[in-house]
Amino acid sequence: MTSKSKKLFQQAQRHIPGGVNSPVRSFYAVGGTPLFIESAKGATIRDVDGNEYIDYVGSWGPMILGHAYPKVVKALQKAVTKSSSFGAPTEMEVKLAELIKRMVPGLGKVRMVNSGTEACMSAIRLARAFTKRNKIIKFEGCYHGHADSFLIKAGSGVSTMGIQHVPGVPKSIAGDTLVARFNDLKSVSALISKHKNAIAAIIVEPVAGNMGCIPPKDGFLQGLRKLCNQADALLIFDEVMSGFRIAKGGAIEKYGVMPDLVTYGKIIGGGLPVGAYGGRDELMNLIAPVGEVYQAGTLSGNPLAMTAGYVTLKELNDHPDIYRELDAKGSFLEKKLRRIFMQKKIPVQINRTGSMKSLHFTNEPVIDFASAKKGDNNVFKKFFHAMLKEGIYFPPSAYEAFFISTAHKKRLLKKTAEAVSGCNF
Ligand code: KE4
Repeated sequence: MTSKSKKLFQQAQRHIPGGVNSPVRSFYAVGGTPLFIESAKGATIRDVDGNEYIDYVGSWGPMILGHAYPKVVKALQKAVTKSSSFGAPTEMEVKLAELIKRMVPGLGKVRMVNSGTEACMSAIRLARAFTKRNKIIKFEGCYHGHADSFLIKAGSGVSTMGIQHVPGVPKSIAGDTLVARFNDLKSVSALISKHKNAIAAIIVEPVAGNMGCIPPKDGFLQGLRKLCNQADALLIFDEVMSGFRIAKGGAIEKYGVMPDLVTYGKIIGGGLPVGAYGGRDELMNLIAPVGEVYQAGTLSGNPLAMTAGYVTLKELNDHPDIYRELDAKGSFLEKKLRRIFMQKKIPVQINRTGSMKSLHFTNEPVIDFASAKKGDNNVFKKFFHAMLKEGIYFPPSAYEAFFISTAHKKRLLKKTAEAVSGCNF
């Protein structure tokens, strides 16, 4: 029974485009009414009708420690009594920047912003300023937020809605965004050869998470590093999703490839709005007020957001065994689901890196956007709603990754597998 969600959704659609403040929440790809959430605790989320679900969306990545993590709640309750914003530097933002640099060795400086979009947008501006070039290479199906330069063959909600060309993005800007195929170095070198000395940067999700979860093939990231060196272009890792998710040092640690710039979001805010970008001093010192590459934000480094981010990252940094546990949980659920789908004779690809994963209802390996598109969305729709009925809340799109948190105890993973096993879809 979701009558309150239905009523709220009707009301919301009168005041907010599509009744949501972000398209991916709209159940566009799966149909039905988006659940309006009342509260969440640990791995469980509760909607306004009192229904409870095991949550695999995790706010699209930030809630790696589970919802309402006690230490985060306590720290926020204390911080908010000192006001919620000053528009001035605070000690907490320095502590968070230092902690990020400890967890990701090699970063000279880090600038806080308010979203992953802002982080990626700023990183591209910086790359263009440093190289004095305009063109960027992105990958089909990768999503770097909604800045104009990225809305070309983008993943996440843009793919979910099947939008080919986002209206309002000037051709003059779209023309500077070149699109290659993920996991295909040849498609990258072809663009570099065609646009000699014109490429400012290659931006990549080192583990793609916006066409479902697609890990990099062996050598792919190392190949991008080499191609950037040869082309005097900057390599940007968009770790908004993979950062602090797949390892303490993210993809940089896991794959041993150092980009020139890296962007963060999601987990570094602990559920509050935070993005960040960082790199070596030679680049970051071009950012105002040291240099003239202007980037700013009223609420950048907001003390509440810094507090939630710092406490979250400190927990991860102080307990690095969390990543082994999360990987073991991811593997446990993956093996169970693989066996169940095989017994049901349902072709499925289960892609996973640590505790981020995705299901693709196709019998072909999913290694890029073209293969991700071959997933049967009708099966996904039925799966999604069958799971919802069983109290399991997956992301409402096959082009999204789903996440396991430290709060997903094994009994919840077993319950999830039993629900899948008992469903006909
Ligand atoms: P935000 O501006 O949404 O904080 O971050 C944009 C972004 C950048 N880079 C990557 C790799 C991302 O995954 C994202 C945002 N991810 C989507 C979900 N796949 C956010 C959910 C939404 O759009 O509502």
